[in-house]
Amino acid sequence: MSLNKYLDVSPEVAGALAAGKPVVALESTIISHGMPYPQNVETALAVESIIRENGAVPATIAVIGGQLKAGCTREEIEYLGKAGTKVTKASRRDLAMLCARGQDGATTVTTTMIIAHMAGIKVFATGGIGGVHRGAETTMDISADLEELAHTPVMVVCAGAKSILDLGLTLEYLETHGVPVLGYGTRELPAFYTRHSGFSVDYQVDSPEELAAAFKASLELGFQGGMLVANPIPEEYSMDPAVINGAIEEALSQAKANGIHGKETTPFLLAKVKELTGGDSLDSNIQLVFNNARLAAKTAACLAK
Ligand code: PSU
Ligand code: MN
Repeated sequence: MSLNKYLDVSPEVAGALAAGKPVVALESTIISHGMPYPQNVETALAVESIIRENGAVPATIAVIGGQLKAGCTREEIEYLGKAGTKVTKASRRDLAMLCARGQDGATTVTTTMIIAHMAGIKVFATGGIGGVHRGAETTMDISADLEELAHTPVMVVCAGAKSILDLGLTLEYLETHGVPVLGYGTRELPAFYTRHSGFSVDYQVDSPEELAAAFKASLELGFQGGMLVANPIPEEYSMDPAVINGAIEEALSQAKANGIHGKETTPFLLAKVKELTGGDSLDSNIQLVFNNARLAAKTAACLAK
């Protein structure tokens, strides 16, 4: 555990870590930028409850007033949800500036991994990760999430990645950078809203015990990188591929027409897809996060044994 003056671990999370109890990190970009208020706050609090019910302590991560919080209070979660996109989406390059200026930031997968690792948290649950964007061969738009997975030893449980990305290139990039991709109960990469993408992952893993054993081995080998667990959305909440893929194509063409680039690309595409598919996609999104939280909590419990 590396401690620094910017890191603020909540008393509950610090106590759990000191006692060797399981802790699961949660990101805050999903709260401020990923869902509308009040569903974002309701979901964030429900995810914390699910983690508790499955035997672990939740640590929602964010930057508040230049402090790297590992374990937000209910009030902080409400603040992040109400403030929404007014809170900076914070990737690795933003952390030093936010700390220096005493500002707030909603943490992406990248910065949630960084802060989780600083605090000594090994498992992190989210919805979807960033990846290699379609057209990256000319735009070079590749999420910093992939780089962080290559360098920071945290296990990230997600529901795959949305096909707003080039999923094939995303897997190639992860392969090059030595990031193991483990399908939970499947050899196929799930595509967030749907269980199928047509792309294969490295390994199928069928229990939290096996996930914990894999991550433990990685740590024992002295590897600095993380692991990506791709947990398919439960069948009953998965969306019609034709509906979701149509919305994704439309969102991509609107992003192109509007000249969207840089850190705005992912939030723009996600918001458009949501707008085009209405409440259905929000409901699926919430359910898959719950599903990932359950698996992450059970895995963290096995790791703590
Ligand atoms: N993909 C999703 N939902 C999300 C994100 C990505 O399906 O909420 C968020 C996560 O916080 C992720 C970030 O870490 O977007 C990636 O942004 P970028 O592509 O700009 O790296
Ligand atoms: Mn990008």
